[in-house]
Amino acid sequence: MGNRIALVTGAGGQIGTELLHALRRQLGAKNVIASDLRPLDVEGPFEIINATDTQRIAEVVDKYKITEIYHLAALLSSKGEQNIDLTWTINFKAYQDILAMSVEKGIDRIFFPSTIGIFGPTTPKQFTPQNTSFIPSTVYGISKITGELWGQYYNNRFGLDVRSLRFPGVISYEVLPVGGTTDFAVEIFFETVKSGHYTCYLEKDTRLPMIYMPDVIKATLGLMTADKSKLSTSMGYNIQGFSLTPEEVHNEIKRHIPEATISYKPDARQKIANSWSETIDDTMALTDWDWRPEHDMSSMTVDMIKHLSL
Ligand code: VAH
Repeated sequence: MGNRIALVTGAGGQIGTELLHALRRQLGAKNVIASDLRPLDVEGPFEIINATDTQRIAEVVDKYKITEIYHLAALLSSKGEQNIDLTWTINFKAYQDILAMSVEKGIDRIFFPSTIGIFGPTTPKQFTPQNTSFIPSTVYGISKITGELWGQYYNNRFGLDVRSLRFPGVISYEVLPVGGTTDFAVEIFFETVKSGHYTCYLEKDTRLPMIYMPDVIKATLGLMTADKSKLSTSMGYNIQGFSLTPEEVHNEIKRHIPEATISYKPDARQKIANSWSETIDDTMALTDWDWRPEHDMSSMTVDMIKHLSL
């Protein structure tokens, strides 16, 4: 593959912010174009892009001779339920148009962030298989499984190299996630370090799959540089770092902040969480491109508290 020049949409988001830095370290800052709805406080090439404006994206592709696109712009599960048409437009329709434009422009590779939110009440909750029942309860989940299917179609019909990961809840300390159901796993650290207390919007025993941001970056770069002949799917790969409950992560934090306290006040997000998997089978990612997470709940907790206490 020749000179790689990447475009990142949603570069100001929780994953986008850190993926942008990682891609710039890998490809060189001038070869990674950041974009978002509004100006970002980042060095290097930047363009204002509304992800639904495909013509604008096509202009940027031509201007920088983009060879790969990371489409991170999206509304997450909880916020998505409050504006279902906008969620469909941004999460799926914009992606559908990017796929079509990418074939026209001869884009080499596309990254599509999917989610364990594509699973639903009919999906096995434990060790959820790569291929299973996908009947999500949220528009977010519907938009993302449709995106996976559309990406697979473009891969098979038009030879567009589409690659995708089913992210669990992402934990990080740089940028807070907004509008997700798994946000508690990030908020608990910020709130406990700041005030010593966290009020959790899920029941204490709600188990969900999670991944720490360094492993998000490792998985994304690992999949995007893998030998295409080794990849057995262009649907999203199941991946997981670890799984946890609010009570478990609170008790892990107490090992470092003994005075920490927590209370539970479940809200509408409990219903979404109850529809999702508890643990994920990511064997296919290990087999196809040697996926192995580096962080567990304990090492993630140490690193989060270290960075939030600076
Ligand atoms: C959400 N953080 O909570 C996202 C994620 C698996 C959950 O997709 O909506």
